[in-house]
Order: sequence, then structure tokens, then C-alpha cells
Amino acid sequence: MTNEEIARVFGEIGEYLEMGDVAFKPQAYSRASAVIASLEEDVASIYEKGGLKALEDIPGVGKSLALKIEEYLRTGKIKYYENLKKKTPVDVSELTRIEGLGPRKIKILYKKLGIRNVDDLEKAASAGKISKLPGFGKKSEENILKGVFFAKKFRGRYILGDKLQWIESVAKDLKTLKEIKKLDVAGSIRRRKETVGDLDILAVSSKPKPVMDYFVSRPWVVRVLGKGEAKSSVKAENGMDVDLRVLEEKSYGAGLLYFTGSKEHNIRLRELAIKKGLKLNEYGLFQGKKMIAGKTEEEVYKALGLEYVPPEMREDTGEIQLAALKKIPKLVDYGSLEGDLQIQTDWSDGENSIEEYAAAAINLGLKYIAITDHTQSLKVANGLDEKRLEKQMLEIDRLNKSFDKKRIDFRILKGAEVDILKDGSLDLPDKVLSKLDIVGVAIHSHFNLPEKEQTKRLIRAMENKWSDIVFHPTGRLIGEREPLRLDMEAVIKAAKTIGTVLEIDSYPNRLDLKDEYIRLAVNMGVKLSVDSDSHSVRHLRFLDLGLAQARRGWAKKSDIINAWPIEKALGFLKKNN
Ligand code: DGT
Ligand code: CA
Ligand code: CA
Ligand code: ZN
Repeated sequence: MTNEEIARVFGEIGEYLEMGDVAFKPQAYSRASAVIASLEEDVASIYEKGGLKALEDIPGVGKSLALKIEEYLRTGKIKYYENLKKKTPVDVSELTRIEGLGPRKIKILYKKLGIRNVDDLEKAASAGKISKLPGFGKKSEENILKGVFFAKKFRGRYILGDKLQWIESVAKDLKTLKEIKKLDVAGSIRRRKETVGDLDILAVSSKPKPVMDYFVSRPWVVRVLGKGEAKSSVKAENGMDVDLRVLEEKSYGAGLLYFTGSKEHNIRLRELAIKKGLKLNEYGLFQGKKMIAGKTEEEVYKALGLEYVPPEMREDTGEIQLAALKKIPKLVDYGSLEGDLQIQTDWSDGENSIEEYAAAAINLGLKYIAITDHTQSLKVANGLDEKRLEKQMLEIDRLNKSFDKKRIDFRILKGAEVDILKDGSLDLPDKVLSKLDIVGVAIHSHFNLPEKEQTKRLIRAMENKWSDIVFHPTGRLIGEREPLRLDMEAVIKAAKTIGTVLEIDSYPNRLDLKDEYIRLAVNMGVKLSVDSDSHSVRHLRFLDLGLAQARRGWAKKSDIINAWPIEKALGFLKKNN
């Protein structure tokens, strides 16, 4: 459970070092931070089993970083980090989330104006002090104010995908207590909302007292916010609040329903109960004093005359009406993807080779992947030109042949994440695109065009005969960057007419398309793909987050082309070329 904390500290060290204009080291720390954040195994247990040596075996972790991890595990602190923080006491992680503010600018703002956090930043920008600094100007002051507004909206919320591993480890930790008979995570996390406020846990136990004692004394608890007989709240090491409620078995379903929410869904259900002369609360569904349902959620829905509603749909956006008609769609299942259509390798800005991705994908049970490295105009990502792409195709042919030979049922598709230029033309000529199985198109520049122009640009890219999929269509970065100004209804309509697939990018801070647009696309019969956007083999597991978003958008297997066998998926794309 310490992984997240160490990752955060290493990330901040990287940012501090960048402020100090150190050339090489910052990347080493940010890379190690990313690796540790997504490690399956807890560093504490790695260390316990193999000591310092085992820590050094973690990719990107050398001797000096391993020593720092050891120090943290032993003392709960890293002196080096504490010193950097003392020297420049600014909240780097909060400030770097503001678009356009990097460590260097943060340093100037601190040195010249004493800005330490987003509140200071807001005051200085509102007072017009920032535009007077060299290298800032009126425009960037305006942008900073916009960024502040955005950051404040996000405050106190966490990106689901960043916390899920930690959440699972907390649940596992609590389940080890023998007095706990059953345990589930509820709230927005169970609904798989893209950002979540706190962790709500429900448990069944006939002995709540030892459960409460155990909960508040876990080593990852930094503060007890409240302790009662059957409910307690704590603050965890990563800043998140955690609530634990103990329920009786006979009320567990009603409790789970209530604490899963959403609040709006609950209110609707309660109204429905009242209409039927019943009463619904977190203890059960009652007729007068008699409890008529409550042990399971299914039972409660049924007694209300409803079909079961999957947690991802419980947002009061029409799901209860569907449940009353027994028309809840069969949502796409977790783990049901056959392929992944967006992967960046070490040919551009990814960490792993094509071969390593193939091995990892096979391991996850996938049947095919498309290699979609960036193209030439994206220089920061070492984008591929025609020549290198041709070379990559040969490598893919070679690997596919080797699978045939070994009778492995797996295919690597040739693809690219082709940059959309300012006017909507594509970054590679048609004769190259025609050789690819998967042409993903994506916007990585000119984010600020007005809606009309941006919409026209994207649709023009979709109209290219060879484009198959729009990758991360709205370009948003949750808590960090607003979506592009796009007329999404027009984009989705165009996708329907042209036959373009729209992607659900599964990267935790993208989830793009988001639920609302997924529903719109599904309603209009537009096909989707759920891709990992991996930059490392460790990212392939994000696919389930994309599927969660797909389920929140009411998507079925028939809506998602890479949930289909490869021939069918390719057939669909070909038909539209
Ligand atoms: P979050 O934590 O902000 O991401 O969102 P939730 O949905 O997890 O909300 P939270 O943690 O405040 O409460 C958990 C669930 O408890 C919520 O989804 C529904 C239920 N709940 C909380 N407050 C109320 C309320 O005032 N009325 C009703 N009907 N349900 C409530
Ligand atoms: Ca919650
Ligand atoms: Ca809560
Ligand atoms: Zn991209």
C-alpha cells in the first residue's frame, strides 16, 4: 500500500529537481514514480522478500532510488525529499496540474511572488501581478485563472484509476479479519465514476466492535475522524477518507443499494416505493413494520417491480424507467475484449518493444493488438515517418509469422496514431495509410481553436478514406485540461454517416469518450473501440477502466468492435474504407 505514496514522493522529487534545472535526474525520478505507481506487488513485500537487491530489480529503480525506498519503508520518511520541500515549500503536485505551469514557471512564481499553492496563485492572478512578470503576460495570466477555476472544481476528488489498486489492497487488508463475513466497496467507486471523493465500505459482521477496533488501528490510517459502534471514518495515508459501516446480513442488500447511490438513483427508488405504499431505507424495504426485502439488492429491485440495475448505470438518467420495462441492456462484460487497438511502443514514446507487448497481451488473454505509434509531426514523442513505419511493418510481419509457426492464436495489426494537422489533413500520405490495418487519428496540437473550426477539423480527418478510429476524441485530461471545443453531436453524427469508430480511451485521466457521449454514440448506432492507450505493458490493465466507462455509457458487446473476433472487427473497418 506504500506504492502510491512512494510514487507520489518520487514524482514530486522529479518536479523539485526540474525547478533546480538539473538536467538528467528529474526524468529518472518521474520514470520510477510511474513504474512504482503501477506495480502489481507492494514494494514493502518486495523488500521483505528480497531486500535492497530486489528493489533494484524494479525497472527504473537504481541503487540510489532503492536506498530511498528502503529509508521510507524503515522510517516513513525520505530525508532528501524533506530537504527539497524545506528549501522550496510549494505544493508542486497541485500547481503542476494547472495547464501551462511547469516546474520552472512555478519556481519563478515562488521566487518573485511567494506563491506556494493554488490559492496564492489565484490571488496573484486576480490582482494582475502575474502578467507583470517576465515571460508571463496577460494571456498566460488569463489561462492561469482558468486553470485555477478548473483545479478547484477537482479539489478533494481523485481519479478512480489512480486509486483502484490501493482501494483493492485496503479491501483485502480488511477482509483478513475473521469477524468480517462479507465486505464490499460501495459509493461512486462501485459505480466506477471517473473521479471519486471517498471510499465507502460496507461489511457484514455479527461482532461490529472488534471490526471497528481493527479498522481504526490499521497501519495505513493516519487519523481517526470518528468511531462509533457500527460506523467509523478515518483518513488514510494517501489523503483519502475511508468510511466503514457494519450491517446485519438481513439488511445487507438494502444497505449496499443505499450506499452505492447515486443519491439521485436512491431518491427515485424511494419515490417508487412510496407510490407502492412501501418504505425503502438502508435497512430494507418495508410494508408497515414488516420487512419484505433487504438481504440482497436483487431482492429489493424485484420487490419494487424492477429489473436489476448494474451499479454503473445508477445515475438517474433513465435507467429506472428501463428497469420497470425490463429493458436494461446487457452491458459489455469486464474482461470481454478480444483486442486492443491503441498501443505505443519504444518505436515512439512507449517503454516496451512490440514483442514485449505481444507477450503481455497474450498473457492477458487478448487475441490481437494494433501497434499505433505516433507519427512524424509529433516530434516530442519521436513520431514515425514513412520510412520507419515501413520498417516497423516488416518487424510485425516477422512476429506474426513466428506466431503462426508456433501455432499461437494471436495477431499483431499494423497501425498508427496519425496526427491530425491544423487544417484537418493527416500527417502521413494516403499511400502509406493504405498499408495499415488500423489508422487511428488524433489531435495533439492547436487545442484552442473555436468550436466551429475544431469540429470541422476533426470531421475532415474522419473523412479521409483511410481513417478508421478517432483516438481520445475530446482530448480532455481529467482535472488538468478541458476537452476540445467540439460540437460532439455533429461529430457523432458524422461518425455514423462516414462509418468512423470513436474510441473510449481507457487511460485513467482520459476516459475519453466519457459516459455521456458514449450513450449518445450508442443511441445513434456509432461503433466504439475500448483501447488502453498503453505506453508500457503495465498499462494494458487499464482496459477494464475503459470498459467501466463503456458500461456507464450503456454500451453492449455489439457496440464495441474490439470485443469482436478479429475478422469481424477488420471486416467492419474495411467495409467503410
Ligand atoms: P463521492 O464520494 O463524492 O464520489 O460520491 P458518492 O456517490 O460515493 O457519495 P457519498 O460518499 O457522499 O455517499 C455514498 C452513497 O450514500 C451515495 O452514493 C448515496 C448515499 N447517500 C449519501 N447521502 C445521501 C442522501 O442524503 N440521500 C440519499 N438518498 N442517499 C445518500
Ligand atoms: Ca463516496
Ligand atoms: Ca462517504
Ligand atoms: Zn494520443
